[in-house]
Amino acid sequence: MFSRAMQGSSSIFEPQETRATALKIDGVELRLIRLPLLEPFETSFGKIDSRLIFLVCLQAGGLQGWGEVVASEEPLYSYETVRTALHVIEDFFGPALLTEPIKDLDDLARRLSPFRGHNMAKAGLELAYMDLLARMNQQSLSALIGGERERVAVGVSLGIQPTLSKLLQRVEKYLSLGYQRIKLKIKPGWDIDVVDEVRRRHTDILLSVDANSAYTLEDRDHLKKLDDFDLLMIEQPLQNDDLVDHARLQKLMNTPLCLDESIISERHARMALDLESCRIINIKVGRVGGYSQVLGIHDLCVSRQVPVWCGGMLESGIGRAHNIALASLKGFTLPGDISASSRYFERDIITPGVVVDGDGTVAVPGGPGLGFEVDLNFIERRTETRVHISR
Ligand code: OSB
Ligand code: MG
Repeated sequence: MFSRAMQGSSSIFEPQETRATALKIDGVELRLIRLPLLEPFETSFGKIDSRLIFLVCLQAGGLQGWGEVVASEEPLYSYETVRTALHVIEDFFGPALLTEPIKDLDDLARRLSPFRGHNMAKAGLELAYMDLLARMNQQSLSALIGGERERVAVGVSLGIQPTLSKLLQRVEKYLSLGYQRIKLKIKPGWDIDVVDEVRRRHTDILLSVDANSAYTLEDRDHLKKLDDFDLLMIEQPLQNDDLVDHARLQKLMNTPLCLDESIISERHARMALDLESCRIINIKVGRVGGYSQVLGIHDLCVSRQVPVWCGGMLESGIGRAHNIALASLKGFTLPGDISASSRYFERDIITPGVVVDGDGTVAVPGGPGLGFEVDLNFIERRTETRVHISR
């Protein structure tokens, strides 16, 4: 499937020639850097006020490719953590990349496939590899994966706030900045009344909610009340491994359910659609293990006319730039959780940072690879842990 996606090329070189060459990786560099968040982010899992960012840099032929492992410090959204990812990459995945040259993305995915799980760690390597490949081909990452958009539509994900009035202020603020869709984090005790207040004030906006697995099917009557607010979708109301109960809930509700945590592979996407567990899918490249899976999920959803959108994990600019490239694929018809860098960080690790224009879109860069300058000096100063893997 990947070779099909790669046909639309804007390379100034002879594409076949560069691509036929297997990539010999000289080294894998892992870094942990801490970036404070401008304001705390609270979900049904808890609250964080800084982000320990895990960067992966692959080195080959004098070029570098950058990726990000989106795992959190605690195993809440997923069982993976920054430290489990560091462990599996250092001890297993990194060495597997160095044994012999990498032929293509499928070859890379095949080398990692014997290892069970740890999708975010695998994705960090696939992301870095694809940035590197795009740079070698002198093409943008978007062009490399077959992206078709020059701009992508974005929405904002608003964490649980200390008070309703604070939330209402936030909603106003991001609408005035142009964001095309507002997503509210909900949990028991911060749901129906909150959504009611927001909808009452903003009758026409695209509005959705994300429960991050905070409910069970026992809550069906309560969740059913959300049907009154003309929501674009309800994201991940039930448990991460419960496709069957999601299908039961979807049958009872008019509002489309969207799955996030539940979709950890192309296989899971297929099962969810076959079971009718959801009508929309949130695609996060980290959650599914990288580009090798994400492109298949995208194509599957396009073929079944299921809308997809790009989720976020409070990424630094490097992960954010990958998300922008991903969202340029044609199936991404709904606004993604791709906020401006300035929404989360005082200073991002790419220059210039990601900018959301007044019409609620972000430009897809046309330069090689990620299309942003990686601020190595700033990264260096912020590095708390550094691991180098070489042959
Ligand atoms: O469920 O989509 C989620 C952030 C961390 C973990 C999970 C989620 C989120 C978000 C934030 O909603 C989206 C963003 O990066 O802006
Ligand atoms: Mg979510």
